[in-house]
Amino acid sequence: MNVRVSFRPDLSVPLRCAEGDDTRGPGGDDQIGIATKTRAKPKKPSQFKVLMLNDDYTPMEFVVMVLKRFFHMDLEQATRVMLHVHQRGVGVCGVYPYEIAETKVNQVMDFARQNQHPLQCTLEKA
Ligand code: TYC
Repeated sequence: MNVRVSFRPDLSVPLRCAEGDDTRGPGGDDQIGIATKTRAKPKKPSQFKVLMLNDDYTPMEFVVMVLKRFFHMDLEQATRVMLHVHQRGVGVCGVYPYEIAETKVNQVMDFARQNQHPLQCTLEKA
């Protein structure tokens, strides 16, 4: 049977949608692929840390700019996080639900690439 599986990380059990479970009525405007397994009590979306990694080439000022722009830090906070990453190799920029964390990682990586800096950013389950 043809089954689609959602990999949303906030669902510990995949939501299985059977293609054959088409319950369209005579009007034909009902949804196709009805979820056949749902949670009585939905789990809270799990949280993900956005991590910044150190490198030898990205200017400190650029990292501070990134932290202000995408993580809404003030200059003092951004400088503290940047220096932490510079000294320890990795640091937390923020903790967010999966989709938001993923968007932030992509925004940072795109911005760094556009400016030809090798700055790396990644996700980790909180
Ligand atoms: N190590 C870099 C330098 O000396 C600064 C830096 C800090 C780079 C934090 C990346 O995530 C970073 N220019």
